[in-house]
Amino acid sequence: MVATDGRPAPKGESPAFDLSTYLKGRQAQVEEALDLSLPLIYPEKIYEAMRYSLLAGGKRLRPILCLATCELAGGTIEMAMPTACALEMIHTMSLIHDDLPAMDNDDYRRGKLTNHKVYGEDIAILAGDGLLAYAFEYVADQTQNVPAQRVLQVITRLGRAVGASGLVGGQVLDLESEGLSDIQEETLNFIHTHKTGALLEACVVCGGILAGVTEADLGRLSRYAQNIGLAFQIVDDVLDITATQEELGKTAGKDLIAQKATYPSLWGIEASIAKAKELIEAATTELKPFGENAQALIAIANYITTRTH
Ligand code: GRG
Repeated sequence: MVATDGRPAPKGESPAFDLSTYLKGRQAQVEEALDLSLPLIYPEKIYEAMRYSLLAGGKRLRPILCLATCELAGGTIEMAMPTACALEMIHTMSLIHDDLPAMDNDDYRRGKLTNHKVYGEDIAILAGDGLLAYAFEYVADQTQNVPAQRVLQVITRLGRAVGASGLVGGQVLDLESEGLSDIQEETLNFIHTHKTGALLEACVVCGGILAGVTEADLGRLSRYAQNIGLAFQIVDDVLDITATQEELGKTAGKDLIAQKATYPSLWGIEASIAKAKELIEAATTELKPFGENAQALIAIANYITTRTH
């Protein structure tokens, strides 16, 4: 049983799960761990640029998913924190590169100027590269009290999620699809299951691997994550139309301006929201065998369709 702030509840007590309190507690732990993970050393310029984006806020959904899954499966926060930080480093580097003029060309991210707007394109590219390399070093070097075989599996999963079979592959298809008016649902699904879904899946799967779950449970966790990943992207597309720049912390309405194929452009807003809810239902069904231990992951899944940023 997990209490509202994520700590074990006293024996016999079963408090209602409060996601907002849980997220705040976990976000604070992740912020502290990220700050400690990357000291400002020589040459300061690159570390400053890496820290600028890594510590710029954000929901910290990826590390929290990793920590929550590790706990669900009987592991501890300490076992999963280095991987959780690495996942945020990878996510952050993908945002830095995505915002570059050669890609999405964005001026704002997480409510602040984008990395290249502050440090220039050359340093922004290098800051992304630095974070990517450091993520792998950090998992290998900092993970404690976990059998080495599991750490190796985590590193394999991270590499798979980031490379051409994951984020990079999804981004390439996204770039190739720009300006095309006849994008099929299949292509859109490929883009998003790779560009967004692969890393979200890695968060959950790596949390499970660190705790030593069975293959069958890993399958359940993986299907949960694939479903929330797609739902997350559908909601992202809807928010691009319905939310303000202040709510998003980045330029709103960019997909419409770029005439980008999105789920709302294929299905309309109502049907997109209905599809996201269906996916969340399927995701939470996968967690039934975990009983009460799954309450954090279930609450996070439900939050995905109700979020406003
Ligand atoms: C990974 C080597 C490597 C290169 C990067 C640019 C690129 C290749 C991939 C693009 C990946 C990308 C930007 C996907 C979009 C993911 C997404 C929905 C981001 C928004 O995530 P939130 O809402 O943001 O969790 P916060 O700021 O809360 O963390």
